[in-house]
Amino acid sequence: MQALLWVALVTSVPLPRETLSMSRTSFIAGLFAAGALICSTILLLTQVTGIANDKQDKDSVFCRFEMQEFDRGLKIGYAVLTVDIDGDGKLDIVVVDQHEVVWYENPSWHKRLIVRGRTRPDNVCITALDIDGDRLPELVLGAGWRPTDTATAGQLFWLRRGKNRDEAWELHELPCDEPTVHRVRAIDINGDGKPEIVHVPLHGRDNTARGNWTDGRPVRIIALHLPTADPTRKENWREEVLSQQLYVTHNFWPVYSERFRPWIGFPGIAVTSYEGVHVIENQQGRWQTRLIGRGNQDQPHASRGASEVKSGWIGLPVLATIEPWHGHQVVIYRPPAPGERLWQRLVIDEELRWGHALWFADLDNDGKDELIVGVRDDPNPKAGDRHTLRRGVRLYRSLDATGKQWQRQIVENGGVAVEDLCAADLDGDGRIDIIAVGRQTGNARIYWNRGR
Ligand SMILES: [Ca+2]
Ligand SMILES: [Ca+2]
Ligand SMILES: [Ca+2]
Ligand SMILES: [Ca+2]
Repeated sequence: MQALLWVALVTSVPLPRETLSMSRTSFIAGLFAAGALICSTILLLTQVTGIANDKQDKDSVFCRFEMQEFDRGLKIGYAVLTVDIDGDGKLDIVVVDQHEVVWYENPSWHKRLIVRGRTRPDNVCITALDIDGDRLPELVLGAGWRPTDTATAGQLFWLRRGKNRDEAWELHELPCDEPTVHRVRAIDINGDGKPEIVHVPLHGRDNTARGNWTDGRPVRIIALHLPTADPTRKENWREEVLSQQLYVTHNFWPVYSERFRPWIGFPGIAVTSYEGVHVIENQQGRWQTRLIGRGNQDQPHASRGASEVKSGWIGLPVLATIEPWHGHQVVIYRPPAPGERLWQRLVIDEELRWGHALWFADLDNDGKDELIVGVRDDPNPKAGDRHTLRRGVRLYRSLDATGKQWQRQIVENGGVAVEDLCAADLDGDGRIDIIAVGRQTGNARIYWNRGR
């Protein structure tokens, strides 16, 4: 049992990354050395592999899954969302691809087109909400994604269905003056029961690679209020700036639960950026951006801070992040210690490259959320990676009341280069299933939750 326990390292110090020069040295030595030296090199390599396997063996299985692949023809599966598109009570799947947006009908997963080629590529983000009041969801799509173009505004549309399910959807433009439109969510930011559309670009205007993307204007995080007049008229939508002080804001998530209220104002929005983890809160009618965690700042002139964020409940409220930006660490933040302002940072996994998706869900129905993590890239030994675990989907569950010990489960090792994932009970059996979309693998998979 002890061997199955995979306990988190309580540290904020990343693993040393100097293995490149070491492995290059031993490779050259191996090439020119005598037979005995080659033999000892082979022995050494075997041992290294053995250690890696031992580590994998320490992963546990606390939830069983059955995989179903429902698409293999994606260009770049930028985003995946579950929403009941046709109003039959069953959650369908929406996928944002480079040039098109499609939905898959539950339970046949028959693929239907929403829009193709009528936006500036790439399409990148999506959310669902009822804009016209007919109780069926419309979609809001972010497009024109060119991550290094900090001069040209991206695109934001809302999409309304046609008269029947095979007719193309209408596109209606929304106000958008921000370059690098990247993430959009429907969030009720003023507590009136109606969601606003909040979008977070990656960059503000005029930032450059040479300045490590922090030499221009900060990102403007914007809420669009649903108009009472005709929503097809762009001028009827009102913009409200929620924050303009952060750089390289990669993702955001509403932190709405009453359980967070002692520490985060209500409603609050967690945002990850080069500066770390912030929460945007409304205090006495004014939006404020407050630091709650610094993220990984080991390389001040390269990728830093944090890139993904989600909130969850494990008996206490927690946030999870990927650090640094597009990084190699899965991090849990626990509420601040008494007298402290910042949340307590805990690295729970460093055996990954380019973490790119997070989700919290109670997968085993014990009242506590598990953390689901999507990894986009395979390990790159030339860049110093010493782990052998591949891209895919992993789970982590908290083992104690303080959230300091976590156990890992590998759900997918290699089959999906996860660009995005989400979780929902797709078949209504009371168990939450996982849906992942892949970039380099161009595929989309459901992992059906079959219980413990
Ligand atoms: Ca449906
Ligand atoms: Ca509607
Ligand atoms: Ca659970
Ligand atoms: Ca299910």
